[in-house]
Amino acid sequence: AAWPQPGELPDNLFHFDITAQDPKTHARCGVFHTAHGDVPTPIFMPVGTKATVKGLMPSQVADLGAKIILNNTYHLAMRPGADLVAEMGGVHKFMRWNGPILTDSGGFQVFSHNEFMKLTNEGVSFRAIEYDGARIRWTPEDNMAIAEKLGSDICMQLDQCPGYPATKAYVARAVELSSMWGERCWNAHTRPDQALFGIVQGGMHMDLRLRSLAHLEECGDFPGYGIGGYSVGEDHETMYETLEPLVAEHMPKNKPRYLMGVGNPTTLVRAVASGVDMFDCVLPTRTARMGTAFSSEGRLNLKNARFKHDQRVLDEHCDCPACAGGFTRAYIHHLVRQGEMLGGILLSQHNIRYLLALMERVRAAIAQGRYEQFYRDWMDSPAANDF
Ligand code: PRF
Ligand code: ZN
Repeated sequence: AAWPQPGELPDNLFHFDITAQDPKTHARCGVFHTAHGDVPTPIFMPVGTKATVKGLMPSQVADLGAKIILNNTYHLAMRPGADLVAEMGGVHKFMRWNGPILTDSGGFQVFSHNEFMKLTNEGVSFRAIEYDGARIRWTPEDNMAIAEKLGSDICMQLDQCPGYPATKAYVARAVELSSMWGERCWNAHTRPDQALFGIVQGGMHMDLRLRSLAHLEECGDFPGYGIGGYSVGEDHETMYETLEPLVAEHMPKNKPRYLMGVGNPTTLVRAVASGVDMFDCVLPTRTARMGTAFSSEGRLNLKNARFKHDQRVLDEHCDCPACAGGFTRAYIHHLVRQGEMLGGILLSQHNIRYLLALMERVRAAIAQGRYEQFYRDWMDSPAANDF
């Protein structure tokens, strides 16, 4: 293969350097080194499922302050196909984003919600309902081969994410499968310039979470860990009951911890306090396309008639192209009402910038040892309750 060989790669590849530890919480700052650049943590990763952050040029995504973006292995395997992406020189060249990329395996978005899904020890079988409906069979080895062809900097193991509520027996079986698949992904993965992260499952059961983590730690030296299976319909307190002790007391300190599919600002601020380092979510971009803006007042639905004459920008504290450019709420209301493309584009830029700017302030507060105060101030702010 044309992959870089181990001797050609930087010595610190996939190292996670912890640069600051908050004195009163479990929050920390770090840097994760990839072949396409360094990722400062805590970080939010904008989602570009099909190798595009919808509506935005990669240069615009970078200008918003994004350091790493997400793609989805399943979607790219379906269209245009991993071989085509490999033929075009890998996913970075294909989409013209030269920074770090993380690919999710697809275990969650796709086959967990697929009524034609069958799970066996061997792997998963499902119908590609969003595409031609063909029955797809995937083993963990297939999933790794696809991720290697795409050439992301970080790839996620194949896992099963149970919904909520689910019986404990069902969640235990998902842990068993995810453990077996994690081990097989670890053994199948060969690409030296790509980090493979394991994924901790176990639903809302601490014993299952610990079993899942212990198995991952036994079967390989994963350079980082995903935390899957949260934000699947449970309420927030139910999530924190196991998430907080899992992260703060049990997950290895020297590896990045990635809370998968969570991007609600208040949850981000709280999860960072227990030691989570990475987040992704479609929330800012999906809600933007539906007309919603994040702001220091909470969520604004720009479709609402109350914005028809509003001369203010979306958020006076924001430096995104929409706000810095002086686009009024009245104008964006008009665009959204008319279904004009620019409405979704401006709101996507604004919402991504909102989360990235929040994470910049989070990192600064940790670096200065004042995260506990930052956390309290956030929880007292008008936006906190609205997210
Ligand atoms: N597994 C994977 N991707 C995910 C999740 C998961 O559990 C979640 C759960 N919130 C989001 N994305 N592979
Ligand atoms: Zn803005």
